[in-house]
Amino acid sequence: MEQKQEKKGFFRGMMDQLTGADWENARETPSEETDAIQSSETAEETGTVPPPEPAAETGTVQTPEPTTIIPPVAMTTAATVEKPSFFERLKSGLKKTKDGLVGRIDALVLGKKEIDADTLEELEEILITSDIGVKTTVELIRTLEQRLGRNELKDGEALRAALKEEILSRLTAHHQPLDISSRKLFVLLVIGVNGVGKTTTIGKLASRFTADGKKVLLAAADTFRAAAAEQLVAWGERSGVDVIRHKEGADPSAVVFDACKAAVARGVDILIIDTAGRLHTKVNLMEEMKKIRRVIGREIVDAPHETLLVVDAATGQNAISQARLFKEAAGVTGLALTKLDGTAKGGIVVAVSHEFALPVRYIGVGESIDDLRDFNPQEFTDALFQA
Ligand SMILES: Nc1nc2c(ncn2[C@@H]2O[C@H](COP(=O)(O)OP(=O)(O)O)[C@@H](O)[C@H]2O)c(=O)[nH]1
Ligand SMILES: [Mg+2]
Repeated sequence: MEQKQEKKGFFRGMMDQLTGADWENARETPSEETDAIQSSETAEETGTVPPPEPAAETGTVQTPEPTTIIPPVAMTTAATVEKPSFFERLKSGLKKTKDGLVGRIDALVLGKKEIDADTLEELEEILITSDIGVKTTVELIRTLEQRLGRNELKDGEALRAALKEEILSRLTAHHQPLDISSRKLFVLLVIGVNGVGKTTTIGKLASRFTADGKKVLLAAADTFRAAAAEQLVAWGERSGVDVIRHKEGADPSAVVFDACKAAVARGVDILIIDTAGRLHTKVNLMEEMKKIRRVIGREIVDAPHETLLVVDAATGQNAISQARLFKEAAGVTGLALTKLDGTAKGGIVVAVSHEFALPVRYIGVGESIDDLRDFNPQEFTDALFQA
């Protein structure tokens, strides 16, 4: 139902096709982890991977704003066409999640003069089917039951407010924005399965850090296909950032080694490393990650300083499996959730952060350069719960 309404990219549709059949039953079981990874590899082998980005294919730089969104509200000046604020975009991006979660909650609690165990049971079902995750939902309901026992939930309004408060406090508990100024040379390793938005996120970050006056260097350690490096180079060109790259099929660790040397020699503030999200087997992928980490650690003290796992919010419970797998095997320290625009599965932000006690560093609400932001729990819950 929800899935049909979503605007599906090729990859997302493919993920759904490949994993969707037993998606409901497979949720949060270890075997699903294997599926999540294998699905991208199956695609790889069968040649059904999405075609490279147009920019990557032609080697030309895409214009940063391929589509200009005209704000629905009055413009500040007649001459300028401004994009809606990030909060507005976040709000409209989360609309489907909001309809599925808060809309149903409102229908449940609206005008309710009394809250009882049945109400909480119904709420539990809404939360679980909104990708908040079983573990987090059970915990939320337990807390709400305690509050009900203390007579804190007098009516529907109070329940709605309490739920928002409990969600916010869980997001806030793990919240920690990424501070790259803590190191002279900060090394950011970006990992995640194919198609989740790693390269795009790196492109957006390169632009943001450059705008902040930081000297940025990128490393194209996704050597799986040439187009991956081309895509990164195209992003680098947009913000005047250099990319260290080797030929297609080269050893990713060799790219990383060169990039670390170059970063030190050039005195950059931040080195961002792009990696491949697919290899022939899951074991290979994780071994590759370990090897890359060893190389970085040998070249730069305590590096990588952040291992950012990128997950596609629209894949719902698959994001959970990926977080579990990568956290154990690849030392993930932070999360970026992409494609929050237009998905009904935005509740996954709460689930993935809370279940793995990982900070959400960034969220992406679109494909253009300014569609990535620092995650802000208050802003996120406001966007979700505000009328
Ligand atoms: N709608 C939307 N699309 C995104 C977002 N982030 C990335 N994408 C798209 O997802 C696709 C895959 O991204 P890419 O960066 O190549 O993924 P990678 O394989 O992990 O490096 C591209 O078409 C991106 O434009 C986002 O926040 N919203
Ligand atoms: Mg990529």
